[in-house]
Amino acid sequence: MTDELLVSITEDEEYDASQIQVLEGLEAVRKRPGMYIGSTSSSGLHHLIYEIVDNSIDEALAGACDEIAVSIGKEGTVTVVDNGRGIPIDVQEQTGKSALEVVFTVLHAGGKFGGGGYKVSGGLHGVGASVVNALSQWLTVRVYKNGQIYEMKFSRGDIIQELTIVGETDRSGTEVTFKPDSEIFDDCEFSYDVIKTRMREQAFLNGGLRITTSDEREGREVSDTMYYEGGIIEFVQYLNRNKTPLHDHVIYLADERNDSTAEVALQYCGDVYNEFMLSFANNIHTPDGGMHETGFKAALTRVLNDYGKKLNILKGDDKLSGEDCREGVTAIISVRLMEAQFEGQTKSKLGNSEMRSFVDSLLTEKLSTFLEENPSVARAILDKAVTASRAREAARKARENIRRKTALEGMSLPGKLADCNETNPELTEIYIVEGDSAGGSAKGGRDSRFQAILPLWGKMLNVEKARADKVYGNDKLTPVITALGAGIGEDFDETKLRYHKVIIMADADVDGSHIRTLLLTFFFRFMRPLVEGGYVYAAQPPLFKLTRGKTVRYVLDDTELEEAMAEMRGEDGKGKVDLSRNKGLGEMDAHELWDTTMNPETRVLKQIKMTDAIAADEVFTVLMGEKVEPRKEYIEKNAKYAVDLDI
Ligand code: TSJ
Repeated sequence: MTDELLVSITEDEEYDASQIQVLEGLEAVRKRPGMYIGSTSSSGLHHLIYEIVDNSIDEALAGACDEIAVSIGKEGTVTVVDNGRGIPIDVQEQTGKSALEVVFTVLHAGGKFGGGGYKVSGGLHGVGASVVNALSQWLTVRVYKNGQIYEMKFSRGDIIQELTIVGETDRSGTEVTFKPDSEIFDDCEFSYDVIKTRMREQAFLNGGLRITTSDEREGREVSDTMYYEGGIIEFVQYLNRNKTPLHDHVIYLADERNDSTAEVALQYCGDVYNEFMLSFANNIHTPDGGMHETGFKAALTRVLNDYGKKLNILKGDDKLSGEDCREGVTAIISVRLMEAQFEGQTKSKLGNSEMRSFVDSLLTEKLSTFLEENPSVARAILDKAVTASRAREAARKARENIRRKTALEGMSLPGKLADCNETNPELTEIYIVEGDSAGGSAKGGRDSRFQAILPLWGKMLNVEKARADKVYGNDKLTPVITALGAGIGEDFDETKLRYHKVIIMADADVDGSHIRTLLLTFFFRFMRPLVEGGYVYAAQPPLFKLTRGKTVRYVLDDTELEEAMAEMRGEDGKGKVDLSRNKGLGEMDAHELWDTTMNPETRVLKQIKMTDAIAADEVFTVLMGEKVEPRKEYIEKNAKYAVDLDI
């Protein structure tokens, strides 16, 4: 492989500076893989698949393919195959190479994670295929075209077999198989679930496209086919499957403008008090939103207010806020455009401002019409927003009260809180502990210089069901709110946070996991920046205690148990080791608790991440929503963890 810079000149050989593309060698990819695929961890590994699949999806968008299959092979390889036209194999005059070879050996400057932050879509360039090639121990591509099967092979980016005809065929399409390079990736184990979830999302975003995923690894053979005629309409139905929709039909709006398209699907749910919005640009998830989301929110608020005024549901100065208008909504926004600009640290925010006015006018024109034509649906949505507005007003008053009270009492901290001496929040931690006895041990065992303890006891409020106004007055949650000191809801102010590690410490059993889920739900719903900012952790108390004579060792879970037992037994394997299951935090003394769960030198903390908002929403909704059936189903399906949740 060469490291030189290649300069490709346009066909008519005119020296137009704007048309000269600077192309780097693939060696650069192997030197700094993170620059091209984000990281060399599991997320980077899976990224390889998405880079390849994107090319097949572009072919589908061109109307030339309607089936894609992604499979994990026996030896940890991945194969992606489509029924498109097949990558062109004829030799190009200017380069003396086939398009196929160029796709796999030439890197385009300004990849998704590189400098430019844009992605060429629908072109011949197969952005990303060369990156995958460079990071694969080997890669084989087969093109089915013109009645022939063409094949080319690579290893770590170098050609090891030139383009060869290897057989005849009556089908057309492209097939790529690759084995990720273990010299590059920390772990080359693919997760079928991760792939399936991503492919399902892509099948929803590209209605009419059939995507099949399969796992051929021994002992875990499985296959799923995903096909959604209705596209993002079915995506919304899927997300709302365990909720109670306020209106039967998903509202769907779509339009084209210049070279761009925008699609929006939304449905309100009566039993849900938060919003759930997913936005995409060129099929890429934009968790930080951007112009398309801004246009959606602004227009939704304006259209609902205008309609409310017109029908006299809103009187005088009554006004619905954006949040009121989005309470209980599930919405998908999907735009496609030529030169998408992705902004921000993680390139997950759409920057093209023309998308704001485009999506805004889509809603202004078509949502207004929809409301006019469907007055009963319109009425239900308006009523929900008005109720939300009243609840928010009540919550504001309750919050005012808390604020006034704390101002009078000089920011009194909860009585149960054992605070720490250090005042710099960057250095401090708060353990939120289930139960009074565990709270006692934690207070005894902690390092009071920087560790604070807040014991919680009794049943918590089910926050999913509760409206904001109830949360403010809740006697279990108020201590958490005041101890953290950063407020709640719209008032939440990260800079006022009194501890930068908020550690939930609950038993490793079902009740413990119940408390964790409840607290996490609360943080997720009412202090979301706390979760997003990575401030929330779960302590990991050990499950097992091994004793041999005077030696004691704690083991986190069963995966390490065998090994630890063997080590304790010693060389001869004859030592008698006593194994006991830790019953609960309350049964550890202060010393043990410090050693196993609180000492920063030895403890294991699990940082709570927002990575899968869909999954989080699902667990919360299923376990705590108002619909009983899905909850029962969920608990039955997960019978080994089942308890009477009584919520
Ligand atoms: F990029 C890649 F190599 F990784 C890759 C590309 C991997 C896979 C699984 C599929 C593809 C791919 C490329 N599928 N379909 C295409 N289509 C083209 O490259 C193609 C074919 C014909 C024409 C044409 O104008 O005739 C244009 C294009 C872009």
